Amino acid sequence: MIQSSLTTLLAYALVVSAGAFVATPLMPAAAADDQTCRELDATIVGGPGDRVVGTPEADVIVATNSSRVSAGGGDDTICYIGQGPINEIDSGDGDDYVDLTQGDLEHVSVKLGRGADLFVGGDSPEHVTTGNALGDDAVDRVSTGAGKDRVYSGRDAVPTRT
Ligand SMILES: [Ca+2]
Ligand SMILES: [Ca+2]
Repeated sequence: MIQSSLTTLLAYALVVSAGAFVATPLMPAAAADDQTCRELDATIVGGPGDRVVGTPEADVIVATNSSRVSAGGGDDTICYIGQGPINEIDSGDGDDYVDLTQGDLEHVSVKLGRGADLFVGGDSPEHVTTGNALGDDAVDRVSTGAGKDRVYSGRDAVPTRT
């Protein structure tokens, strides 16, 4: 699965670098289909109030003020932008990346599911469940940033930090 993820990332990197040299002077800078997450072109774009549901494969999701994000399986990349409404992001199985650095939420629960996941939080109060409670031995990396955050490792001898 790790090899598959690397191949996918390399493929996206090639697309991004190829597109960087295409001049589009007549296009607005922030066209909806130009949205990116971690410099990857979005495959799914969620708008205000949308319930965003990913595919079983690797998705690149950019959700702006959406009401729900459930990425499904695959190694997903998720960026959430704005103030909600949303109270749960579920990245599902796979080695996922969840970025909330552009979110400004009153509260959000994040479930990373199985896989070697990476979470980067922002100023929102974030409650992150890494997925170890589900029998997941993969190492997750969690950085919650500012705000009153909680991280649930779900495993004995692994601190649950507030
Ligand atoms: Ca997916
Ligand atoms: Ca996962």
